[in-house]
Parts: sequence; C-alpha cells; structure tokens
Amino acid sequence: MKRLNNRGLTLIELIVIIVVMGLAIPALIANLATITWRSTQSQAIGNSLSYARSLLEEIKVKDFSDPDDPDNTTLGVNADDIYPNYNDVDDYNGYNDTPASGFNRRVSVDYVNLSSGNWSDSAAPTDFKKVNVTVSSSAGFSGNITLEYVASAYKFF
Ligand SMILES: [Ca+2]
Ligand SMILES: [Ca+2]
Repeated sequence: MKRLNNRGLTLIELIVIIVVMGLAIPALIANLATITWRSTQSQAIGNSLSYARSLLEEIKVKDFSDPDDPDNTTLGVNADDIYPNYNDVDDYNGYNDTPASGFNRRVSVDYVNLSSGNWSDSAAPTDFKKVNVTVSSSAGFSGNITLEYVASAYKFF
C-alpha cells in the first residue's frame, strides 16, 4: 500500500505559486475589463441600430409628397404638419430627437437620381427622395450608424 504524503508544501513551492498567481491575476483582470468594454459597445451599437430602424420604419409608410399639397417640391415639414402627424417622407428632413439617454437621432432627406447604378444627390426635384437616419451615441461607442432608404414617387402594388 502506498503511503500518503502529508508533509504539505515547502516554502519554495508556496513562493512559486504566489509569483504565478501574481502574474496571472492582473492579466485576467485586464482581459475582463476589455470584455466588459466590448460588451457595452456591442449593446450601444445594437441599441443605435434599433432606434434607427424604428424611425426609418415610421418614415417608410408616409406618402412621397404631402397629400394636402402634392405639387409642393420643397423638402421639409409643411406648415400645417406637427410631429408625430407628419404625412410625407420629407417632413422628417432636419428632424432630430433623443430616443433614450445618450442616443441622438437625426434625419436628412435629399432628392436623388439613379445614374450608372448609383444614387447621386440632385439639386432639382426628382421622383426619388433619399432618407438618411443617423444615430449617434455617447453611451458606449463613439460613432454613428446611418440607415439609408430611397422613397419613390411610383407606387408598386
Ligand atoms: Ca407634410
Ligand atoms: Ca413635406
């Protein structure tokens, strides 16, 4: 039968363990801080995307032109329209709000042309309006998320 070794750790073994732990723990703590920061950043990006999508979905269901003044080609909110009762996509041009603390949304609307497969801004009115919804965040990441949508004067049913 094998005899159990009950003599414990020597002082040298204890010192080696303490030195190894002393090196490992700061590295683990530094990684934990990085993981926490990345998690916060991912959450802020996800929230920003969600806020941008919700406003863009709200804009997408609006008419291309103001139903009460369809020949008005000026981009922007019409005199009789007050948020949240905007009734055409360009009413949102210049709109901005704060959907949650640390998040800011803003919208720009421009006339665009399709040329060579790319949308380009047009100074003159066209049958297409490009809507950009941009969300910036000071709550986790420093940057912007922009979603783009092109509204058409043509209805497809
Ligand atoms: Ca309007
Ligand atoms: Ca308008």
